[in-house]
Amino acid sequence: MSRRPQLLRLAVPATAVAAYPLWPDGGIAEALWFALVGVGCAAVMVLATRRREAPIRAAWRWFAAGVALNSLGTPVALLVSPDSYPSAGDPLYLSLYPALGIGLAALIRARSDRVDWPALIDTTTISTGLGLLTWVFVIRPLAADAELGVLGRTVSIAYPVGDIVLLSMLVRLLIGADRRNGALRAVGAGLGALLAGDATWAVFNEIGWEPTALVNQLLTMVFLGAYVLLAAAATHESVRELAEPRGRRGPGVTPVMLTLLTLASLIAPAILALEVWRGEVVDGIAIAVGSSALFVLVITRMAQLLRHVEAQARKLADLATVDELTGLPNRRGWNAALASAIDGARRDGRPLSVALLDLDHFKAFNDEYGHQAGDRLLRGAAAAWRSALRGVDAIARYGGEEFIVLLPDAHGDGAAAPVERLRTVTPAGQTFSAGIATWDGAEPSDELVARADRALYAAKQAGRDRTVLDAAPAAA
Ligand code: GH3
Ligand code: MG
Ligand code: MG
Repeated sequence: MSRRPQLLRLAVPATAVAAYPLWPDGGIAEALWFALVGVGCAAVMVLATRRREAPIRAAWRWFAAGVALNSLGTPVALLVSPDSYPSAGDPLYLSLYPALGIGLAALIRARSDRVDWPALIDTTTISTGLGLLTWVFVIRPLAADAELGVLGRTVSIAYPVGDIVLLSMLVRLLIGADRRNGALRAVGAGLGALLAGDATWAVFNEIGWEPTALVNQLLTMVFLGAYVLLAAAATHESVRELAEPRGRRGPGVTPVMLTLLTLASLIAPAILALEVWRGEVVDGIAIAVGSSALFVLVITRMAQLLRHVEAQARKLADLATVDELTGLPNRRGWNAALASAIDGARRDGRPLSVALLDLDHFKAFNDEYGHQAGDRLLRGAAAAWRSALRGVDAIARYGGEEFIVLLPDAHGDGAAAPVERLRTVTPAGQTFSAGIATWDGAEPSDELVARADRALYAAKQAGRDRTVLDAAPAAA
């Protein structure tokens, strides 16, 4: 879709929103205009997504229901109970929260195939900080307002609670999201506008300011703008991508998220400092509960990151000691095994032999059948040899088409026998030459391997396809 029809389509609702202040302030005509825009946006949401994937359809039907009901709040309040609080409009206003919440849940579910714990913990951390802020500045003062009555207080508190839940879900939706997606940006901006509008009301209440007619109208237009943005998201081409699973992110933290988490974590001490400065700590318990929750969340997140880093370190260590082609240990891995085998042989006074194997005329094999076939043969030989050896014997790829075998408790013919067994399982009739050396009870490991190498050379010299034992005296 090109940009022009998208902009043209936005012109109609934008004009409708801009025309809002033309109606007499506080009258039924203004309220009906508000409802008309709301129901119109809801209709657009349903129509624009009717052929979309099921989660998109479901999400925007819930958004549409919430927006339509919310927009009917003012005319219903004016017609049914103009002077009471709570009014008949409040259930309609409030229905926006569960409806948007269910819609957001449908999107979040569609986008993640299983629970994304790091995202959930980040979301919870941010909502805990903001929840504490809302508790201290909005909810507790409302709960203490004796003028309101129980119903009035309950209804008043339901708004900030709904805001916090919506904000959490919005954060969760946006974590790891593609910021270039137009529909997602519109949803974020729409919900952001709603929440900012509510927050502005809350601030006016906190400072005890009665907004002027103009400010009232501007704020109401913010809500209309939010409706339009949710409708615009529904009509945007990129809405389709919102139901696509996001795949799994690592538990890493982006700089933006780190900033948000830091700010959220600092809310508790900031409120405490403010109350101390004002001369009386009135929210001690709430601050204690909030900061404890934040500590636990931050530590859980740290533990996740630590586990992730440890797992990566283990993976790297494995990669450094395992040969990629055959899956056998590489020379580095084998050297560690040899060192500990020599230690064991010295301690127990038992023999230990090392066999070096080198495929015969392997260059010719490659030349004739190709390098890929050569690789397959190396893999096949490695697997066959590994399963033909005892569990205590270690085999490694020493380099190229050379392999090395560690034979504990074996010397002389006892070491040659398992090597001869390997000949019978080598695939494709391939032959190899082998040199065996037995540890003399004192020599360093590289000397032991050098003797095996000399024996291997002797085997090649003697015509290949054979095993040569180095003549050094075996240990007791
Ligand atoms: P010799 O009997 O004297 O050992 O003859 P050779 O051809 O096996 O010995 P040489 O050392 O001259 O050549 C070794 C060849 O092994 C060279 C290379 O083509 C092949 N080779 C080494 N590593 C690999 C590998 O990872 N994959 C494949 N396909 N071939 C390899
Ligand atoms: Mg070689
Ligand atoms: Mg060779």
